[in-house]
Amino acid sequence: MTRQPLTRRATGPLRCIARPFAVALSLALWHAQPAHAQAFDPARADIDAFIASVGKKHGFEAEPLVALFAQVESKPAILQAIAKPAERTLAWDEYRPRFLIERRIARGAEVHGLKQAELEQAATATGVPVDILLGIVGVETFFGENVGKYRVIDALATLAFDYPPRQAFFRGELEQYLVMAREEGLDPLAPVGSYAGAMGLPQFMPSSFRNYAVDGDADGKRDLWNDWADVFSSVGNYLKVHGWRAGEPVLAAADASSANLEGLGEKLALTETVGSLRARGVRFETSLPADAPAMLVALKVAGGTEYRVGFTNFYAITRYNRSHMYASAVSDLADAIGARRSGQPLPAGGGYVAPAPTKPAAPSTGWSTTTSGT
Ligand SMILES: [Ca+2]
Repeated sequence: MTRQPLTRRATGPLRCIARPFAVALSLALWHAQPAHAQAFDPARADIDAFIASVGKKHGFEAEPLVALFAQVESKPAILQAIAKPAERTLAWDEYRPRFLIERRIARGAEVHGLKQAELEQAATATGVPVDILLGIVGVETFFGENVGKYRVIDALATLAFDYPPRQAFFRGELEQYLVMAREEGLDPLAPVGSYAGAMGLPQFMPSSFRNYAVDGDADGKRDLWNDWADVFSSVGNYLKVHGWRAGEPVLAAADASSANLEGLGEKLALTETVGSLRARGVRFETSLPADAPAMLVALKVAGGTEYRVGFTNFYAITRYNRSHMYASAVSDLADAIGARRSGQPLPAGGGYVAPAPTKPAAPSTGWSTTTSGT
């Protein structure tokens, strides 16, 4: 396949080619979803406009972009995947066992042994403990086993141009991806990722890559596919930038069975404090002071709700992926890996299970591995 380098346009106006016939044809085909992967037509009106826009904004030559998009494919499987995220409906006691499995815990301890230097360097630089770094990468991609099978550019372009509900977000990420590929010296057709374009072991979206990825081993490249120093340093940096506090806990198991929960809601926000939750009658143990920010975490399980109290570091993990269940699973997996590698019995996990409330609570926020938090 032809590989087109993306070069910065030296001087002169962007070359815009009028294609009235192609524009009319592409509009007529707008709603026709191909059954099989199909190359994009760079002359399609919206793609032509996108190429013109990113060219003008970032100084790309039009011709290499036209040649590039002629090799990009719209994938029906990607459209099917984004329309039906199966995890959205899982309860916590269905979600947690997907991640807290023996093989994942054992692999986490093994990766710690193999990549201890990279982990400790990242932990020292960012203040994020090694087990949390392992927990994120373990939940995201099973330590690199499931980095995704789609070409990133196919995923982003399919959702940018053939999935109108999220087109603004994915056009933005596609734009970021093109700039990223040029900055990093990558062939834009080469990287693979999830159906939503999340990349590498930590599943960074292109905008997160550009903003938060770190060259952990100072070899001049940020490689989130192969370079474990870069992977762990980037995850740590992401959490640090999003408020991680070194030395503080993530969460505490809580007993809210006799608490006043009126008006608490289920927002992913530090709306309470250690003191205010205790004043409501929520029982939990922490060394954090009464004025430390906190939130009540209500995880739906069969027959009731499991409560936890999340602190500032819990909130930081939800910036990676905006879900109570995601942050709870990362924390539990981190605890399990930490116990395993230090020869301790696995923590029981979870908090107290309270009876189901008489009034049904709002549905869980659900989760999305790749498109919301990164
Ligand atoms: Ca590197």
